[in-house]
Amino acid sequence: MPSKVLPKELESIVERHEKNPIISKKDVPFACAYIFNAGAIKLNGKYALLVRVEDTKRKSHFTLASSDNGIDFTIPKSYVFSPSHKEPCERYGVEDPRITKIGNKLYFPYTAHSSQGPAVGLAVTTNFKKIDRLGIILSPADKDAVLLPEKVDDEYVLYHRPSSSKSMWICYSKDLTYWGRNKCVMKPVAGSWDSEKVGAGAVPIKTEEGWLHIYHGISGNVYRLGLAMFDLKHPSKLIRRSENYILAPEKDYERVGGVNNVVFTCGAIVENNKDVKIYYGAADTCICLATTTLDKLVDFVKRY
Ligand code: M1P
Repeated sequence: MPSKVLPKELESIVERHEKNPIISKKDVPFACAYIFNAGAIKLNGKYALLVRVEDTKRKSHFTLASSDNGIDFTIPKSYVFSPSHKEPCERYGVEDPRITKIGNKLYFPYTAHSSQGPAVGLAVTTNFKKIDRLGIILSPADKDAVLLPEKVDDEYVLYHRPSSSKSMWICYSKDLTYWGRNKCVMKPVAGSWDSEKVGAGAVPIKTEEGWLHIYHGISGNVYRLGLAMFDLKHPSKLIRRSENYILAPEKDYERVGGVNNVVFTCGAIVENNKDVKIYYGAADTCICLATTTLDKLVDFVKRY
């Protein structure tokens, strides 16, 4: 029997913003190579992106881009977070932060790079003026970590990807320092858009149907975004995932750059009216915005 077609209007359930790329190297008031992959948060009506900036030594740092409308961002003249000289795991840089608000604290797991390979570091702040490191919480090789915005059964929950597995895993902690009960929760699908590797994207969004993940999948060296839903009470339980991707590299700024053919997200913002802003790195070179609604995303993951 022939396969079900994807209706034409769903080819673009996310819309690229007309100002894309919304942030590129020309917007940075100091020398850099690329600016991409940003954690996102909205605080007191203002948008903040914790942005990965690769310097001209090929080392990544974070700076804090801020905006009143979520589209036009200002970038300060300095980094807010750089590789620590005291932390050997960060010698080659810090990458891909994902900001989760729990209570009044902002936590961001990030990839720490060194000759040992990628590891997961965790930092905490309330306002990005003072940032404290909680240490390297997952040893190499591991990355793509994102913290759930709520504790489940009094435990923090972290999704991540051990590099040897190419799949998404989950682990739990009572104190944010010691993590355990690791379990593989989502694998690549042979023959699909996410056939080689899958990894966390934006911070999971709480919906009535479950935790909605906008995740990245790789096939043939092309990075695309798709959707998955995990059980609210049992966040290791995958309820459904989209067979179709929601965003793939099509525009020149997504197809050609530091790494070709990449759309990669570390953060999305859900507005009070349920509009969703997805911030994504394009071709590891610049930052773009795609918009949609929560209803559309939930409907898509259920049906396609
Ligand atoms: O170059 C594309 C992406 O590659 C890595 O992602 P992953 O480990 O999932 O393959 C990351 O380094 C990411 O920063 C980068 O955008």
